[in-house]
Amino acid sequence: MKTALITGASSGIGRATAIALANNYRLILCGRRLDKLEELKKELQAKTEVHILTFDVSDKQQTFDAIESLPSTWKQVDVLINNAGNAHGLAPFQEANLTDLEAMIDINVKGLIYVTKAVLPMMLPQHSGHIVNLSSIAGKETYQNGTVYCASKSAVETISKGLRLDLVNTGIKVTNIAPGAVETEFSIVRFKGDKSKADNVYRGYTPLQASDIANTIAYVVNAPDYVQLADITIFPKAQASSTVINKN
Ligand code: 8X3
Repeated sequence: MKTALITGASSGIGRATAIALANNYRLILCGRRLDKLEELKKELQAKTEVHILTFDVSDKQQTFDAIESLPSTWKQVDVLINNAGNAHGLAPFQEANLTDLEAMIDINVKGLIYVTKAVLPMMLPQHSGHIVNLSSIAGKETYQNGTVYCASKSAVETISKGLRLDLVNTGIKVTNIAPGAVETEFSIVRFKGDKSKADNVYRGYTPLQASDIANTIAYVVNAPDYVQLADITIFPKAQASSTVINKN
């Protein structure tokens, strides 16, 4: 059975992806919240083998140590889902909190680089593998008050394109997935726990659910080996761009 490593697996798209892949992959679930990962492991262990790694992707040493700590039977990763990522705040650049801006670069960009650097040495000798990067419509269309979040997701888009170029003769595929509005903890984190602000983002239309993205990821990684889905943008029906959503 193939092995998939998922970052940010304790909630949202990462958690839903673990559930979607549990039928035909062994899972390495990565995240910061051990209790949530243990809960998910319990839910999935009747279906597949699960190994948990707790680390913060923005911590370089923790990331490399955690992945290095995998038992030898788990040191063969076929699919890497770079899902860990957050938005912190939604404010004009001149007013935004610098710590928030740094966190988005540290998690969404540097974290993805660390995890990919740590996992690739396991894929290269196999001459096969698949890296799926979770970007966002924010990486394609910058919106007001989201400058650094959008920049971090633009970086993910560019890293996906660059990796596809650099890995073209290695047998490793790269897919970039850019969701629009998905109802997860994303907005609760962005608005620092303000649930009414977060709920308002998804009011007046039917947003995507984490499972919709997870099902797409399952389709992408289960496609025939010669098929490389390069870049997928997914909106709810009511959305037409990063800022145009038909609300009623
Ligand atoms: C999440 C979607 O539109 O809030 O990346 O940036 S959006």
